[in-house]
Amino acid sequence: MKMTFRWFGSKSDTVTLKQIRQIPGMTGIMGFLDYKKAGEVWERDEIKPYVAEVHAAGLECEVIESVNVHEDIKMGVPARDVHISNYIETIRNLAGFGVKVIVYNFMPVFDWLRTDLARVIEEDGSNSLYFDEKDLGTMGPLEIVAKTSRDSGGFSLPGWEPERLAELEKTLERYKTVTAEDLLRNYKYFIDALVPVCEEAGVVMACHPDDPAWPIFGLPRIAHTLEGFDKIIALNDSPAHSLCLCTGSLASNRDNDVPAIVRHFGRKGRVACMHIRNVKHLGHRHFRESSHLSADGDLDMYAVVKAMSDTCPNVYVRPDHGRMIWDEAGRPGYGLYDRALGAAYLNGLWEAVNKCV
Ligand SMILES: [Mn+2]
Repeated sequence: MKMTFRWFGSKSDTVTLKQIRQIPGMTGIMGFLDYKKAGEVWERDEIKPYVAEVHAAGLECEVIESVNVHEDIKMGVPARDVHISNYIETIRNLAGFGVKVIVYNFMPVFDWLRTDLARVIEEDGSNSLYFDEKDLGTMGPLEIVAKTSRDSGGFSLPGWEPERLAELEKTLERYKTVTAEDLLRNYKYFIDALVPVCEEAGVVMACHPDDPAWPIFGLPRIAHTLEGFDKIIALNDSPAHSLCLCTGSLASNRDNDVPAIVRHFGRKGRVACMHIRNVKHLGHRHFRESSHLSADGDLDMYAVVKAMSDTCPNVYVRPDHGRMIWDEAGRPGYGLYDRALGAAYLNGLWEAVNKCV
């Protein structure tokens, strides 16, 4: 397990690299250029200073997240070829600076979705991201976008890039004829083009699950169950086509047995990295993000870490979204304190699991 932390860059993050470095066991960051639009090339002179800053703080930068896939690729229209060649250029540029894993997702239009970014937890006065599908029934896609950007506190949110959402109505309309089968076929076209470049450059592509883990707004979604990921993995046999298993995304759907999913793909050698967080179910398709502790949510974190230790012990891990605690102000889900507590807890589980053999 290589413990890492998501970092949005010194201009955009409330958390500093020095603070991250001081968390026990922290070896690196999962990086992100939050101003890049889907389809744009990540240029060498943009990557270089970011990576240099991380290295100067004594941390590694071997994982990059949210290199977003343009909708034309997901929809499979002819314009996809330009975007795919841009994506390949980005892979080569990132590899040139030591990046080994690129995390992305293949969700149409919407990335992760919540109905409240700061729902107060009555028991202790902290707050966290929250989802209730009943609220979506009255909200509609355009309203949820407006609400999310209103509630973001002025912070950029990964997956909620304004220019991507500006065209929302048009994009939703274009997806009306795209089925899950089409999406899978378009995915194959994309990953088949990337894999030879990844193999040559020593980069692994890691697909992140749909979040929440079911289809929304009638859009096709294919990456949220064990069976769905089996189909995705079968698109290309290369180990360069891998997964980023996000426990909180997967566990939003109670039908998913997350430790079993980790074991299944760990044994196949198709887990490149993991995001670890916990969720507390409040009803059907109704949950909030809890602290990482097993007792605070519905995920058995010991079982998750044990599955990882048994089947994919060398993966990159980061504590995912935390609650906002101790009056911290910052980007929803990405404060320092609760994620640092999450890292400490995961390190403890890791030590216990590996000494108890
Ligand atoms: Mn995640």
